[in-house]
Amino acid sequence: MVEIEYVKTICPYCGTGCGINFVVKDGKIVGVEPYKRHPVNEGKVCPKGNFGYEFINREDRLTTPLIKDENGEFQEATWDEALDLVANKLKEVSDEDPNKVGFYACARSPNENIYITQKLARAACGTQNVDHCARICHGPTVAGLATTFGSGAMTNGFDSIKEADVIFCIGSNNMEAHPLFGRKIIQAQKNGAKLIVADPRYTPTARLADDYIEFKTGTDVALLNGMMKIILDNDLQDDEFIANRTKGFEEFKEVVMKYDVEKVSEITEASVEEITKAALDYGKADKAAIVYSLGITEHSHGADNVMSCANLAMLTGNIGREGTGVNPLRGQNNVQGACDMGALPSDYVGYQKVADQETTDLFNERYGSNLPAKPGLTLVEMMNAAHAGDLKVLYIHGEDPVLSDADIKHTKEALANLDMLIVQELFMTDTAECADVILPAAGWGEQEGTFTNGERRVQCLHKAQEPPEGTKLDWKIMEEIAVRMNPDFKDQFHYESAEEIFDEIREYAPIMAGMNRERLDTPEALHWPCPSVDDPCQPLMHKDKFAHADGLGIFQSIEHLGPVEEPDEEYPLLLTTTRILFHYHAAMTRRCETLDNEVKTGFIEINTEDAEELGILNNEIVKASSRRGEIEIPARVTDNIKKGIVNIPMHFTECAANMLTNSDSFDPKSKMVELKACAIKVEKIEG
Ligand SMILES: Nc1nc2c(c(=O)[nH]1)N[C@H]1C(S)=C(S)[C@@H](COP(=O)(O)OP(=O)(O)OC[C@H]3O[C@@H](n4cnc5c(=O)[nH]c(N)nc54)[C@H](O)[C@@H]3O)O[C@H]1N2
Ligand SMILES: Nc1nc2c(c(=O)[nH]1)N[C@H]1C(S)=C(S)[C@@H](COP(=O)(O)OP(=O)(O)OC[C@H]3O[C@@H](n4cnc5c(=O)[nH]c(N)nc54)[C@H](O)[C@@H]3O)O[C@H]1N2
Ligand code: SF4
Ligand SMILES: [Mo]
Repeated sequence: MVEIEYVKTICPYCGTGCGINFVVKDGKIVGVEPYKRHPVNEGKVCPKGNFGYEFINREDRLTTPLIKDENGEFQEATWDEALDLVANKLKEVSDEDPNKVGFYACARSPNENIYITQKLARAACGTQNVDHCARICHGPTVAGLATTFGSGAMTNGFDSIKEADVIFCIGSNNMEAHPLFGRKIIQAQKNGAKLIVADPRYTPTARLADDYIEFKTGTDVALLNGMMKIILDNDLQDDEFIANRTKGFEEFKEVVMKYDVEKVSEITEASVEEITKAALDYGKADKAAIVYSLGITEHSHGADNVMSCANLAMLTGNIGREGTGVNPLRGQNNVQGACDMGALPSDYVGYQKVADQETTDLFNERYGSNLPAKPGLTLVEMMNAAHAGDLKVLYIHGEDPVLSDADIKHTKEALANLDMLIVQELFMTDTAECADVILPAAGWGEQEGTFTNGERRVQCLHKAQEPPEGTKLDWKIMEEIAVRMNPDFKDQFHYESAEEIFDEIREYAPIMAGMNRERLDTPEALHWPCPSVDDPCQPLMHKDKFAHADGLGIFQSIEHLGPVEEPDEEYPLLLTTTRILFHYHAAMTRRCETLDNEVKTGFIEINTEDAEELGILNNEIVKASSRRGEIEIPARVTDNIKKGIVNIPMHFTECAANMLTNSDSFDPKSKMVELKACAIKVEKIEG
């Protein structure tokens, strides 16, 4: 008889955090089943949840450490050779100058691994240079909501959306990027909620909308200010909430009142009627919720966009109640966790601030380190420092910046300029190709640990099969490196299990102190803040007061600024870059046969009129170029994108969107680069 075992886990793709069961046969993962009791997905999954496990037992998993020789060829190495090489280099360079070493943490791997990455950076290498992909994802959310509300996370739980009267969804295509959250929006509509979607593309999410606002990429602040002026003109603001729970209103009002709807319509190219209707619907609702994602954040004014969303919610008192809130949909399965764990150059675990001397003194004592109370470099700054020759060693724990950072040429030049690039990975990614040393890691399904989803729900994962022979657990690799760097670390970096690491996290992060294993390993799990074991740890934040010391939310006065690079005669189209349902970045889903069969390569969406002007036909291979580079890519001619805007999904290395994007376009408030807007041209390929 064949024995089938079911092992509980959490989907390793988006931040929705659906519960699934591995189906295990003869000690190998052979399939998955949605977890029926799970409160997020209630027994349903999207195609990635269904078929996204297929990468696990691929033949091309990395299973031997690799070291590049002087001819640029990878040679197999023993673990001892690879770990010695890495530890010696980290020690040599960090002894000389810890600022010359940097770390990227993996927002796809469990909290426990990420915690050890930042500990290796801080305790063993003495550097605050540790960051991760949130910087170029929801970095502006963390910065913008911390400024306005005092905490950078989603304000409500996912289920809260079902109680909304109006849902204003701006720059989120959740039906493709967070489908099981999208399902909750559909449930809300069945309960009578009205859905407004604002997006330059008529997406699968927009198709569900009661009202759709088509508008120009990069003009969200103008749109939001315009809506807020209409709300004020119609006396729909919540005076009591403004008076009792906020500050900064008068200055904010002064700015907003400059945004007449006619002027806003000119900037955004949305119609006066659509803007007015959305403002009145949102303003009149008893419970209105904002849902947003990268359409808001991935701009050179991403934090401004986020703070404008926060302004709109505070203006109407739509915060601190079920059915309301500002709800950024976090991207990676564990990107919330990566921020929580302190894989940020400015924060220790649990958002304790590096810049605060007392906090840094405390962590220096805990970690046996001598760190300055000065934030380190962000992810984008580390890449730029490498490019300038100021960063010498970069340790990448599971990220693929060659494909995912803006301007691939710039990224490759930066990586080539390092003395040593260390990549800890499951697969030979575009980034791993550039490494000097590759450390093969165990992955999802092969270890215990926790992921934290976008609503701050910390959930347990379980091991379903042994990792491939030759790989090691991420945290063990880093533990061994620390001890090789300094044998005195044998106690500091000695854990028997992931659970033991989580105990240290709980001990050091007051927001997670109450998360004991018995409470955590249940279908509902626990949301932070969870300060004590008897705290109910409810998902709703800012109920009676905001997270600032004085409890008040702070209105921000924000003017509209367009993208850094606007279209001109030479590059007349504005490129945005997005996601599609069947692929998730690149490394894993492109190695899942079922998902790969759905969509084999990338494409550029171009409006029918623009295509006609250029003489471009549907499916024709065209050349797309920007000031940074060029690619050849099939055209998808469609009316589902605004005229003047083109779109490329970010997943495909053979026609990579980031060959064209601009790495030179910083958001000063969050260090985001403008991944959602740059000027390009599209041409027919002659001959
Ligand atoms: N299938 C799938 N799901 C994923 C991922 C994946 O790779 N594949 N990645 C995950 C990650 S890391 C993240 S962060 C999330 C991202 O989730 P989303 O942010 O929902 O995904 P995107 O498709 O990048 O962008 C959302 C929308 O923003 C719109 N947009 C572009 N420019 C603007 C603008 O200026 N203003 C506004 N308002 N909208 C604009 C785009 O047209 C697009 O429809 O998805 C997660 N889920
Ligand atoms: N143009 C453009 N660029 C973008 C975006 C965009 O919208 N447009 N979106 C941005 C966003 S939102 C994000 S989040 C980034 C994503 O950027 P990345 O973080 O670089 O993306 P991933 O491909 O998810 O990289 C994760 C890597 O970790 C590996 N991995 C998975 N699990 C484990 C594990 O347990 N251990 C180890 N060691 N490795 C593991 C995977 O094989 C994969 O190669 O891209 C950004 N880039
Ligand atoms: S919605 Fe997200 S978490 Fe849920 S199954 Fe799909 S990819 Fe996985
Ligand atoms: Mo992301």
